[in-house]
Amino acid sequence: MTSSGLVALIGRPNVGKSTLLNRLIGEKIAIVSDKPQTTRHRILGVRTRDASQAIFVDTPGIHRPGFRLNARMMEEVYDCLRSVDLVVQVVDASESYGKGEEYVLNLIQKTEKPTILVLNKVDLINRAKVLPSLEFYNQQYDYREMIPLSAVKGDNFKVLEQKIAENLPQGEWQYPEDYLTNQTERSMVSEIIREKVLRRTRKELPYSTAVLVEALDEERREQGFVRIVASIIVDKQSQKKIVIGRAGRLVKTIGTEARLDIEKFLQVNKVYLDLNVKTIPGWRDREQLLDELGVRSTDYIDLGIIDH
Ligand SMILES: Nc1nc2c(ncn2[C@@H]2O[C@H](COP(=O)(O)OP(=O)(O)OP(=O)(O)O)[C@@H](O)[C@H]2O)c(=O)[nH]1
Ligand SMILES: [Mg+2]
Repeated sequence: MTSSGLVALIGRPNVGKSTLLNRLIGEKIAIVSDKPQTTRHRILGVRTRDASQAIFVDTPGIHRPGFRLNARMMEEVYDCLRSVDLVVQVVDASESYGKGEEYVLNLIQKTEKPTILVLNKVDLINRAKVLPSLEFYNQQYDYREMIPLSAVKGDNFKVLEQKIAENLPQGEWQYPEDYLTNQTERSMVSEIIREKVLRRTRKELPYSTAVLVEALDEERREQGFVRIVASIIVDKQSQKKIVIGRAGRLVKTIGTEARLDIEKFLQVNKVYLDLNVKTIPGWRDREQLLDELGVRSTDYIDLGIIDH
């Protein structure tokens, strides 16, 4: 008998949801950075082992929506929570419990879905702190399992994998055995570039940046060569200057780092990356541009106030 189900990775920004997803899938399909709000839309990652197929949905970290962009990010989370069979709530063991975490917990309590709690980043804390944390969460919700682990070091990973498989409903697989993600090559390429921008910038820039792949020319792909034209979109002229850097140095570094990763990802010898920086004031509030950037919109489902 096979089992199959949708599993949502839910939690505050920066707790390690995408790191966890990559580890569960065994390939890097989601970008990761030390800046909160890295993930902007749902990503599917499929893991098929033995008789079970878990379809993971990596979601944007739950936060207060300011711009239209952020409202869309939160719609993705609510929509996802409604439709899944199992929730994996990820919390950061190194951060103390606060309003943000309380909000996530309220969402979970409201949806009443079967939920596994993952206490992530235990490599950053003293072991003595693990038990009190688990005891606290145990009082808040009737979790199926509570698992302390480190998504970067991999401790306790087997336990998580096994518990997820045990909690999937019986049923037919939805995807072929070797299917890994629903992301297109274009969106992966754009995400790889955005990851490098996030890594190389700070302050408001990570939140003011989007990447649009304008062309992915495959004419010479069989010879191992792909040409890509992409734009880094920022909100203000001053931000454009920062991304370009002195004598164009920063955008050059971002381009080189991205190109190397893209070559690996596309499995070609050489990528020619034509990278431009464009200022589009207010892009985060422009519906049409958000559509083009692939930040989906769904009917707004109000599961409660967002107030933290
Ligand atoms: N020390 C440590 N760092 C971790 C662990 N898991 C994730 N991180 C780091 O935490 C940061 C955030 O990781 P992400 O996977 O991008 O977090 P996320 O929850 O997807 O964040 P958003 O997409 O912004 O909601 C990165 O710098 C990761 O390397 C862990 O177990 N231990
Ligand atoms: Mg993420």
